[in-house]
Amino acid sequence: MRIDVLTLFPEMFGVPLEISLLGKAIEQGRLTVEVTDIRDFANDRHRTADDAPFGGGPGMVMKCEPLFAAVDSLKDRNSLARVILLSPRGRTLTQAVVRELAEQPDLVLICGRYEGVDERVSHTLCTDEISVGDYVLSGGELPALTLIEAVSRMLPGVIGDWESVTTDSFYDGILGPPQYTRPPVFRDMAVPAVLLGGNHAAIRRWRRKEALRITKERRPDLLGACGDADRALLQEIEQEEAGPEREVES
Ligand code: 9WO
Repeated sequence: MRIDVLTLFPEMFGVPLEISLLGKAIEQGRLTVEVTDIRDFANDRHRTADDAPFGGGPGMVMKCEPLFAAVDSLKDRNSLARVILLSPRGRTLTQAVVRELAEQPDLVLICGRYEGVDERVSHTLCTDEISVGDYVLSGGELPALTLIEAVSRMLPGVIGDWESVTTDSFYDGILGPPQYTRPPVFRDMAVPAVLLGGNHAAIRRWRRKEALRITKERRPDLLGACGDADRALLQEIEQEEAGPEREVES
């Protein structure tokens, strides 16, 4: 997959694209990310990419011309089928959106700065607007990196151990189970005994049940599409929750 990023702060993409999973995906040629400085497409001597808003008001707005010219310049390398503006007005990035984007041969990501971009950019130049969440940032660069990392994980071969993807929280739509490593007892806190034994069927069942328990507790909205086996485990959890009260009553 190829991703072109348009930004006023190309330096923000250096280290995150060099290290860890993204660094490896790029090194292996499974992912190509090219970062373009929008300022290189400004047409004046001062390389101006922003201007005061029509109608007045505080702050600055990113100009059309450099962004349109920057996208045009990609047309021999990128299909321009998906030109995505990272924006708090966009649809929320979910794992379903991530999977859909990972099927594309290429993407263009546009990072806004200042008070936002000229509406003609979002309306005409972009095919999509995507938000990573409802909070105020200073620009679309960190959201773009978030999207790149999430999408690259879904590309074939990027994660060698596919099991670690399919057992991920969110792969099947629920949160992950609690995890432990050595030592078995730390400051009087013991690791659940089932994990220390070799009963792999019991371990699988315990993990699924605890994953359901934590999802029910923290993100009940994710429990919509559960199978029969999950429903049985959830019933057990509900009985455990009702149990102590009955003891008090009787
Ligand atoms: C405004 C806003 C309004 C309601 C709820 C959350 C909000 N966040 C912002 C905001 O971050 N505004 C800007 C900062 C103005 C344009 C440049 N900035 C920005 C944020 N560009 N892109 C983002 C962003 C935020 C979340 N997901 C994707 C992109």
